[in-house]
Amino acid sequence: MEDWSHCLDVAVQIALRAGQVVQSAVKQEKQVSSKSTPTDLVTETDHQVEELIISTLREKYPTHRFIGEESSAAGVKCELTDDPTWIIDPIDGTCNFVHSFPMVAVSIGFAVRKEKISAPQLELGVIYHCFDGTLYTARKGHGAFCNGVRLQVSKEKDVSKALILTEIGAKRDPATLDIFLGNMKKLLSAPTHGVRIIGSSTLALCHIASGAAEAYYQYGLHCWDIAAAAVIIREAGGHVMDTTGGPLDLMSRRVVAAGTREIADCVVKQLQPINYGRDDTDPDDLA
Ligand code: 2AM
Ligand code: CA
Ligand code: CA
Ligand code: CA
Repeated sequence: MEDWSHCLDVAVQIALRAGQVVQSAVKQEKQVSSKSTPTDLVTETDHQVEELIISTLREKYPTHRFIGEESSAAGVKCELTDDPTWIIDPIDGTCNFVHSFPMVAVSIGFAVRKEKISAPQLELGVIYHCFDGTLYTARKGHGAFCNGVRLQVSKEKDVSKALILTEIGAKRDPATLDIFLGNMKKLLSAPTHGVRIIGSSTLALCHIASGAAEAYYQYGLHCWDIAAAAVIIREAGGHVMDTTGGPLDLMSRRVVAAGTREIADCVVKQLQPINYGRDDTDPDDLA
């Protein structure tokens, strides 16, 4: 089995550098524009940070492939192949960043595929909380850590004692909002302790890894929102899966994560799906 520990060290160094760029940009005036919808925001810092991360990694690993949110938005094909692939969200929580709301992260995941028929193997994940300097890291088979301290998910099995996290997607049409609110209503009246929205999918998922919340679900997010966090949660002893309860498909734009299988199953049972399509344009890519 190949040893990817050198990649983890490199990813940590780059995430810290990228985080510094984000931190100093928070205090500056921001150039904000929108992409697919008026609420789908992007800033020049998103582009700058993605360029920094990809160019630094490409110099180190010229044969590797890259998937990044802003490159994908600019038309670079979002595909996982047999080649080692870095999956990057330069700023997760762009809307928070625009408002200086302190939930913003840099996320760097790394996947390899050894055989065409196998699901992508997520090897490592690094998520850096740019506002408070918290660093989440994990490597497959070697545990998950927060600032070097081992992470452990919540062991709670009773959904009535669960704190649930989710996010609002970019689609805000009445039909989508009805399903979103219906899902929230079912989870609140399950009953659970509560539902929270923090505006950063990757940090919400890190809270599942640290045991600060019991479950997370979301429709509409992308592979760069899940890749790094999935390794961190699994290495902290948690579960990451499809919203149907089946295996996670990184490109499916939907996810459920939980500390225990029992809580995951309860959440899965409550959810009505919202269809966002897929991240990869060719569904056979993952066949
Ligand atoms: P971003 O800031 O990198 O775009 C807030 O909505 C959270 O959901 C953020 O983590 C955001 O990531 C992510 N997100 C981005 N696009 C989304 C979409 N279309 N649907 C759902 N969540 C999305
Ligand atoms: Ca975005
Ligand atoms: Ca994101
Ligand atoms: Ca982003």
